[in-house]
Amino acid sequence: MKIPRRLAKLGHTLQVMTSTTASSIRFWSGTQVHSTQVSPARRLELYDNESDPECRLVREALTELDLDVLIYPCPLHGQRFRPRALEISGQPGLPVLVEPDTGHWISGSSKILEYLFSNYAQCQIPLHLRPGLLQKLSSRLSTTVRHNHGRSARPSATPGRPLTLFSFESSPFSRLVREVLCELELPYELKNLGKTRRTDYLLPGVRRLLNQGEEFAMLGRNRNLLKRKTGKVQVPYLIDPNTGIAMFESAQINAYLESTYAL
Ligand SMILES: N[C@@H](CCC(=O)N[C@@H](CS)C(=O)NCC(=O)O)C(=O)O
Repeated sequence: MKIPRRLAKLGHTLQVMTSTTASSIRFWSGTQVHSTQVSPARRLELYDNESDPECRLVREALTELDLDVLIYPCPLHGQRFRPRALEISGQPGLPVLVEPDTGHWISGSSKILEYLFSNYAQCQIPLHLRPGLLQKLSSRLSTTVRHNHGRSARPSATPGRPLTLFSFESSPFSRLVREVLCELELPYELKNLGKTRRTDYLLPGVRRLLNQGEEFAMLGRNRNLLKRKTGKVQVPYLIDPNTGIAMFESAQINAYLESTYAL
C-alpha cells in the first residue's frame, strides 16, 4: 500500500522527535570525539543490535574514541549473523566485539568498554559511559522511547558486500537508518564522525550559509573524508557498493533500503 506523501513526512518527523528524545535521555553521549591515541591496523567488528541498551553504550564509546567498526546486525530472530555471534562467544548475549588483528573477542558492554578505553585511549572509562545502573537504565529508556525500532529481524535480500554508513551515535537522523539496517540484517561499515570543534554543532545548512556556501574546514578523519567526497559534512550518508548509490537524507536512505532489500 502506498502511503500519501504528507503522511509519510509526518511519520518521519515523529520518528526524528522520538530519536532526539532517545539521545537526550542518554545526555547526548556518543557525540563528541575524545582523541584516539592508537588506531587498530584493521577495522574492528561488532555483533550488534541497534536497540539493545548494552550495544548502545559500546557504540557511544566507538564514536567518542573515533573508531570505525564493521557492524554485523543481530536483530532478534535474525539468522544471518546471530548464530555466528553465538558460535564466537559461546553464549547468546550481545554485544560481541572481535579484533580481526588478533582474533581476540570480548562480549558484554563492561568488558568491551574497559578494553576499548585501555587499548585505544590508554585511560579509564569516563564516568558518563561507565556501565553503572544509571547508564544501563537510561539506555534502556532510550530503547523504550524508540518503541523497540531496530530490535527484530524482517525478511530481506542478502547484499553481496557490506554497505558504508557515515554516522555518529547520538545523531537522531542516523539512528533511524541504523535501525533499518539492523532490522534488515544488512552488514555495514560504520564510519564514525563525532564532533571535534564548536562549529561542528551547527546544522550543515547553517554552516554553509555562514561561510558563503562552502563547508568549514574540518578536523577529524571521517569529517575530512566526507568533505572530500561530497563537498559537505552531513550525516547520515550511505554508500552501497552493490548498486553504486551514495546518498544523504535519512528518509530517502530508508526508502532506498526498503525498496532494495526488504522482502
Ligand atoms: N535532513 C537531514 C538532516 C541531517 C542532519 O541534520 N544531520 C546532522 C546530525 S543529526 C548533521 O549532519 N550535523 C552536522 C555535523 O555533525 O557536523 C536528514 O534527514 O538526514
